Amino acid sequence: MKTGRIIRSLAGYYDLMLEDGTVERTRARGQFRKNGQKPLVGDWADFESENGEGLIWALHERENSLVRPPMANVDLAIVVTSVVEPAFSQNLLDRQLVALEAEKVHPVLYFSKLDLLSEEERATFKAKVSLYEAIGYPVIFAGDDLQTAFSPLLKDRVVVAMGQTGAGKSTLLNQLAPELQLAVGEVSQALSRGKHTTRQVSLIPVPEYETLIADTPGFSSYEVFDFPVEQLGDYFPEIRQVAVNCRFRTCSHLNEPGCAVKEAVELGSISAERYNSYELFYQIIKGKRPVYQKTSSKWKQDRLN
Ligand SMILES: Nc1nc2c(ncn2[C@@H]2O[C@H](COP(=O)(O)OP(=O)(O)O)[C@@H](O)[C@H]2O)c(=O)[nH]1
Ligand SMILES: [Mg+2]
Ligand SMILES: [Zn+2]
Repeated sequence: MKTGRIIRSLAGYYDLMLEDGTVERTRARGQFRKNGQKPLVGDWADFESENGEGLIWALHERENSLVRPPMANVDLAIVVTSVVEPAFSQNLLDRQLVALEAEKVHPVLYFSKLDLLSEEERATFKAKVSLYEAIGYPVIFAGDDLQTAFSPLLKDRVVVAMGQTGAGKSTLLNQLAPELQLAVGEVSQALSRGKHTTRQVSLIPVPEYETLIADTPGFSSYEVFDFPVEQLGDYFPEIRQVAVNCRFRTCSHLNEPGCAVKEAVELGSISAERYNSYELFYQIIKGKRPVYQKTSSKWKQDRLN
């Protein structure tokens, strides 16, 4: 029996990468379909191979798994967010961060297309998103020295780039590792291709960072959160930190007396925008609000993959 990591899945075949870097093509044993287990890119698998015919026998327990992109055992996610075209949506950014926190994947925030802003707008934008650095997330901007900023974060990690179609994921990865030669699309083309865009993901070894990186096609803002609403506060690090001081241990931070979170929002130590995202997601999880009510036309556009 050999062990490898699934780096690609294609029409029922799985390409597994072994410790020594060699890749073997396998199929999954019929058993998997029967018990509803589906191997994911990123999974560690035990397999046997004979005459070039490989068969996966078992999957190792996962550290985490993401629904979109469908991947397991991700260490780090680069959340790529464009400041214009597609327009900046703090809500969409927070959604992705919550989804990552829920699976214990470390996020890095990368903001693209700052060159399309005036110097003044750029300064305003950077000030606006500095709150994410205060929360503890690494924040990197287009125009920074990308190699220097990214290499310590990427080393030895399984990394996924996520974000809206057209945000600049492939462009960023090409800048980090030009040999990837990922296709870069016009935003309008990507929009019109809409949901026909493939959802395939594959992990590509990038030796200069000693990492495996996956480019992904897009992120849908229709995604539902699949955890109980009581956990939501845990996935906002700044809320999690302050919530221990709420009067009630079960505080929802919406309207209970003695809520340390609301107090922090009033004092400005928790950002009002982040708290808005918390409130909105709370209502969504409770099912009180359709997922795309708030800015429906923009959110519809967000559904690009
Ligand atoms: N001006 C500018 N354009 C960018 C930047 N990053 C990406 N783009 C453009 O945005 C479009 C979409 O980029 P792409 O990398 O394909 O986005 P993806 O769908 O997230 O992979 C392409 O036309 C890129 O050239 C940036 O920092 N500045
Ligand atoms: Mg792309
Ligand atoms: Zn509270």
